[in-house]
Amino acid sequence: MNFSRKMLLVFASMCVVFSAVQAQTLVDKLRNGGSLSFKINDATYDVTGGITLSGNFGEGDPVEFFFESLPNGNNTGLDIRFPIRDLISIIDSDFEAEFIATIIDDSTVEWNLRATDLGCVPVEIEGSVVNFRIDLVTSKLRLRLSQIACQADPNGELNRKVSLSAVPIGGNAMNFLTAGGYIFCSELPFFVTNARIENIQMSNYGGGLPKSLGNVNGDCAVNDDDLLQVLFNFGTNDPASDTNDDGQVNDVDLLTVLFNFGLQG
Ligand SMILES: [Ca+2]
Ligand SMILES: [Ca+2]
Repeated sequence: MNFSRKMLLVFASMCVVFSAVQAQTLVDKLRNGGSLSFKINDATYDVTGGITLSGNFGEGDPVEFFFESLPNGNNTGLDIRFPIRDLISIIDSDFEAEFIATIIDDSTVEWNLRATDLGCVPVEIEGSVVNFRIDLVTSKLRLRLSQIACQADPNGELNRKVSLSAVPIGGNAMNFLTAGGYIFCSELPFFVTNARIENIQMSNYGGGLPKSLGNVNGDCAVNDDDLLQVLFNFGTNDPASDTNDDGQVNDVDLLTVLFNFGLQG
C-alpha cells in the first residue's frame, strides 16, 4: 500500500468517525435522487368552445423527469423541463414545458407551468388528429412526499432504487392542466376552444441515491458498504464503483463517497 492510499484510508476513517449527518427533509431526499418517476393512471378532460368533448385519459406511460434549477425558477434544484408530449401524449409537440418548483414545506413541493404560443400543433382527439393553435397552457401539480421502503421503482422507469412516494394533494384546485387556443388553428371567434384536465390520479416515485453521489452498491444509503466497495475496487475500472463514469476507480470516487457519507435516500 503506497503512502497516498494510506493517507486516503486515514482520511476515510476520520470522515466516517466525525461524519455529522445533517437532518434531511423529504424534499432534500427528493432532490438527492435527481429525478422523479412520473405516471398518470387516469385523468378527466373537458373541452369546450369550438368543439365539446369530455372523457377519461386512462393510463399513461411512465416518464422520468430530471431535476434542475432553471433560469426562471426559485433555485430549488427541483425544476423540470421536458417536451409537452411527455406529459400529455395527445399533444404531438416537442415544445419544452418548464415546470417551476416551489417548496411548500419539508414534504410538499408544488410545480407550476405557464407556457404561451405553442403554435399550431396536431392534437389527437378521440382517435382523430386535429390541428390546434395553443396560445396558453397552465398547469399546477402539488405533490406530498412520504417515505417508503427502499425498493425498485414500482413504475419500472428508473434505473435506481426509490425511497419516496409522491401523491397529489389539494384536489383539482392544486392539480390540473388547462390549454386554450383555436381549434383548426383558425382565428375565428367560434373556434376558440378551452381544455381542462383534472381529477389526476398519479403514481410517482423518487428519492433513493444515484451512483454519482457515492451510492455504488445500489441501495438507498451512502455508508461503509459503499466505502469498502470503492476501496476494494480502487485502481480498477469496475463500472459499478466508478461514481463519475470516467473509466477509473480512484481518489475522486473515494472522495465522492466520503463527502456524501451518511446520506440516506
Ligand atoms: Ca449504498
Ligand atoms: Ca471514477
